[in-house]
Amino acid sequence: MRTQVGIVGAGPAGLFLSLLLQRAGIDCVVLESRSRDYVESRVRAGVLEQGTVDLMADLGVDARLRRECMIDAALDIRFSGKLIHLDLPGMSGGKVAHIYGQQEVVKDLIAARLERGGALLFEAEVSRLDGLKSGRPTIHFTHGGKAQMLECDVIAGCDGFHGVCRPAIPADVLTIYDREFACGWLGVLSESPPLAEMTYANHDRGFALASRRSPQVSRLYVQCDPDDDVANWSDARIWDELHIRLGDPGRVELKEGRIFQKGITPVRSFVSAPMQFGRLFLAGDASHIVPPTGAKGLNLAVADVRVLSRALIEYFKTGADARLELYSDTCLKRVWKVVRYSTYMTTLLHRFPGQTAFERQVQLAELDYVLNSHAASTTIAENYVGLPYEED
Ligand code: RFL
Ligand code: PHB
Repeated sequence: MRTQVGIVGAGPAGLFLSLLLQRAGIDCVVLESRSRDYVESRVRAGVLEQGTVDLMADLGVDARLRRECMIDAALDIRFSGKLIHLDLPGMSGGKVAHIYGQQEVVKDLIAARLERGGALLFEAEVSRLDGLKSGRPTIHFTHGGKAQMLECDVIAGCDGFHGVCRPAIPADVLTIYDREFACGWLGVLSESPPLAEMTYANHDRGFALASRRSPQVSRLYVQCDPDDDVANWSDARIWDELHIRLGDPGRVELKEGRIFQKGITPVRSFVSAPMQFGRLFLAGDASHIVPPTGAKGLNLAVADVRVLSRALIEYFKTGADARLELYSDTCLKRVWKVVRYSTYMTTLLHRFPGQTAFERQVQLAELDYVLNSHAASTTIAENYVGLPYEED
């Protein structure tokens, strides 16, 4: 098998890239280790920046999003009985965020890719890459029980944090920047009407977040130990913590409902640079992850593949590789700004084990500052809705 761009992974990064290249007439093949059903039901993100929504519109895959998404026009932060209320359009020149589950985005992208006749193989597990420094890099994978090879001009490593593409780059070429926060997030989906606004809370017992997926479905998170087990979290315990941390002791504001999905995710930042080695280009979680507190991982994956698709289109149409050579530097500028914002929000909102009384007072002072400072609260609002794409 041969193609121009071999794409490893059918998450948001790989799927968006495949549609952008397909539209430009560039041949690509997407290889995904999991089944279609598995990737379509993997519950993760929910907050889409305007740029992500605009890209879906540009690709003609936004019809269901327009019908089903929820508009996020405000963000609340609760602490010590006080409320920071951010009017997002008012503070960001009219921008809002859209709430639409990542698995819904993935379903829409897969449907479009297949309808448009693009190659997308599920249960195709990539085991190794070679020839990355040659003109003919090759992907080795297993599909239908058979070992196969895909020869490419370029490989796009969109295979997430635990994939095989980043480790295919010699370790001495990469610089790894890593920060683990000593906490995790227990996330649940519940059949219960959500709070009216996206609500983050910093409480003495730890962080909590009330988000949503639809008028009938809430997406709720509580800070937990990163090594905790969901088995330790009965539904009753989750509701108790949510009511306390969100400041709803009378249990009247936050409606309870059947919890039908539970999972724990670590809170961590990781950046591996550069994002390119020879003919391999990494995008999305394969190259960087950010703590969920900023709601940016998916949006950053989209920002990467916008840059990569432009560079690849120019390369395949004209032979010029100047943009491709700048790919890593261009993306990392945004990556570090998003790491900065996600780190700030994480530090602002969590209770960390071993946090000293001094550190706690500084944290509360910071929250009080945001409450009373237009500049500080605007900083959060403009990052939350999404920074402009600098390369435009
Ligand atoms: P993905 O989605 O992990 O996709 C990678 C794909 O590659 C496949 N794969 C392989 N395929 C073939 N061969 C192999 N050897 C392979 N190894 C792996 C995998 O099966 C998978 O299908 O990476 P991508 O495309 O870079 O997308 C990144 C996003 O998924 C991620 O950043 C976000 O989910 C992060 N995130 C959030 N991002 C936001 O923008 N807004 C949010 O509100 C938000 N909330 C979240 C989040 C992530 C969370 N968790 C669970 C980590 C909330 C949570 C709780
Ligand atoms: C979500 O709706 O899943 C969500 C919202 C805000 C975040 C992270 C996740 O910061």
